[in-house]
Parts: sequence; structure tokens; C-alpha cells
Amino acid sequence: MSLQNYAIIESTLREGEQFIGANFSRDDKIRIARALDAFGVEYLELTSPLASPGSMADLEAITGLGLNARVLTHIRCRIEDAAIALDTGVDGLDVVIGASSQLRQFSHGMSIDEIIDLAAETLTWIREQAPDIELRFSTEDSFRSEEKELLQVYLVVDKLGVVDRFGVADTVGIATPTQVGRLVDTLRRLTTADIEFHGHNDSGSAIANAFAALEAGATHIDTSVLGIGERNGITSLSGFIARMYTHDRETVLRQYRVDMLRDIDLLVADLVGVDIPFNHPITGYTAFTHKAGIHAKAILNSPETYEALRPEDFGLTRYLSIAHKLTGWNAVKARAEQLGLDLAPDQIKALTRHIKTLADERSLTLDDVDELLYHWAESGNLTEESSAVPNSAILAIQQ
Ligand code: HCA
Ligand code: CU
Repeated sequence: MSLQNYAIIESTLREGEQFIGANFSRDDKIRIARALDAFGVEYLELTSPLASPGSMADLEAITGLGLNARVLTHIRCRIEDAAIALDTGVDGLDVVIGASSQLRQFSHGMSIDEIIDLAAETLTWIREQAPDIELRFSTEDSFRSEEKELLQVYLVVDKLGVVDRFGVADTVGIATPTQVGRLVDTLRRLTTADIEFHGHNDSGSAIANAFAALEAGATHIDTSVLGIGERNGITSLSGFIARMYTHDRETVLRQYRVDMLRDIDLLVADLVGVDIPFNHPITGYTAFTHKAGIHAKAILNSPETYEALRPEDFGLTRYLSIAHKLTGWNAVKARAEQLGLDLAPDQIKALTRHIKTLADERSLTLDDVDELLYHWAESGNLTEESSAVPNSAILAIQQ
């Protein structure tokens, strides 16, 4: 059910602000918020108004934009924080408290009973003040917490009947998909609220863990653009979309403007001073490149042979790389046709062998291959042997 019906809580403006390179101005935040809203995320999560005077003003500016996305802010489990956050006009509060022994010992120093009392008091107070606000309660570091203690906290809060959603957080990025699935499943069986998953990527499992959470019945997934956040961040928006698209393309295309992803990733990459990683799902520059001759041949016949995602759905194009030793004659032929050159099949095959021999000796560019193609097309009956002597095309390659 929730694999077709989930919501994205886009946290570039909260978790993403905790990325080392992020220092968003109000204008930056508004640009990001508008872009994500146009893309179709259901929620935007923003930094707590208590973080700084500017954070409060930014939050008020964004709640005032009249976006379709619901605007949430992320606060500590304290009545003082909630009182200030409620005054900003947000649609919802994401309340968090650490429950792991590490956090209890080295962060806030509270026992489980104290955590339960504080959560009950704070959440009940918020619900009294704001009957219609969307209220989420989450525990930081859920996957290094004692499950028995964790459940004690969630069960008491659930009984209060004041929250709309529980969150679980893999704060240090160590959970496996199986562990995530198990905890989400347990919460789904024992509690009544929706379930949100927030996962860090320290061990590279953030996207898989988000999917496992949905499979087990979670309803909300936290993402950030390019995955930016503390350390190496959380589930990336493009990565999550790629994962959901390969599961159910129609739902994703109906729900989100996926053709905006590259511009959104570029916008945030630019603002935080990084490149889009070359291997980033969908938007990395190698995401739709094909190299080996065997792959190129199949791609030319039918792209889905080697593509689970269709680049055109994302407003992108595939790229066949042909200037290397692994090239194949079908790819070289396709390039000749693209250039409008008339070369016989034997010539194409001979030229392909020639390219491979050259590529064994030096790296080639597409321009080099194009020049050879033009040269062979002009010379008509050029053979491998006759082209092996220096000619203008080969000299050009040698430069
Ligand atoms: C942090 C907090 C958090 C909170 C996640 C949540 C985490 O450490 O900055 O509220 O669900 O990763 O635990 O981002
Ligand atoms: Cu986090």
C-alpha cells in the first residue's frame, strides 16, 4: 500500500543546512523551496526557528509563500521550542529526542522515564495549543537504542493519541534494510500513527533503507537534494526517486515533475559549492552513458536492454561513448549515420578495428573518431592498411 502512496519530507532546508558547505541565504531558501514545491514534494522541513534570528525569519518567509507543500519545522522536545515554532505559521512540527544510551549519556543525560515524561508533557501541550497542526514525534538514533526502551516510549506516546506520525531515525547510518523493515513493521503493528523514516548514508544504505521502510509500512520518507546533510548526508531525492521509479514508474511520473531533478540538483550543488557526483542516480553525468560495444549495440536496438530508467522521462539524453578500445561497429555505424556519412558495412568494421588499435596506444576523443569517419567516407575505399600510414585524421589524433 505505502509503496504506491507515500510522502516525501524534503529536508534540504533542515538536514541539508547541516551540510558542511551549506550556508543558504533567504533568497536561496526561497528558490530551493519553490523548486521543490514545483517538483511536487509533499512537505518541506526547515531548520528550527530557535537556531538563529535569521532562521526564524526564513521560516516565516517560506510559510508565507503559499506553497502547495506543507511546511514543517524541526524542534527539540521542549515546550519553549514548540511555543516559538507555533508562532511562525508552520503546518507541522517535527519533534525529536534522543533515546539511545550514547545520547542519554553524552547529550541530554535523561533516563527513559524522564524522556517519556518530557515527551508526554510536550506533545500534549502542543496538541492543546494547536489542535490542527501536524505533529510528529521521533527518536534520534533509533537503531542504536534498546528496542524495549524505544517501544516503551512510542507506546506511551501512542496512547496519548496526540501525534499524527512517528519517526525513526538512523542517525549514524548503520542500519540495514532488514533492521529498518523490522522496526517499522513492529511500530506499524503496535501503534496507530503514520511512520516516517530518516536515514543517514554513512555505510551507503540510505536509499535501500528508505525503500525497506516503505515496504514495511512506513508512509513518509525524509530526503535532501544530493543527499546533503551531516557528514555524508541522508537519502538523496534523486536516488529515492530512481528507487521508486524502478519499482513503479507510473506512480512516480504521476506524482512528481521528475524532469526538474537535474535543475534542482544543479541549483543546490551550485549553492553549496560541489559538483553533482558523477555516479549520482539520474542526474550524475554518467547515469545514461554506455561504453562497451556489446552494450552500445543492444542500446541502439532497444534501450531498455541496459537501462532501467528512461533518460527521456527525466528530460535527459543517453550518450554512447565510441572513442575507445571497447567500442563496437554498431556504435561506430550509428555515429556515421548521425553525421550523415555513407560508409559500407565492411568499411565500418575495418574502421572499428582501426579505432581499437589506435585506442590501445592513446586515448581518443569523439572528435578524433569523427575525423576518421569523415576521412574514410571521403576516401571511399580506404582500407585498414592504407589508413595505417600517417594521414590528416591520424595526425590530428596524435596532436
Ligand atoms: C540530527 C537529528 C536527525 C533527526 C532526524 C529526525 C537525525 O542528528 O541532526 O528528526 O527524524 O539524524 O537523527 O537529523
Ligand atoms: Cu539526520
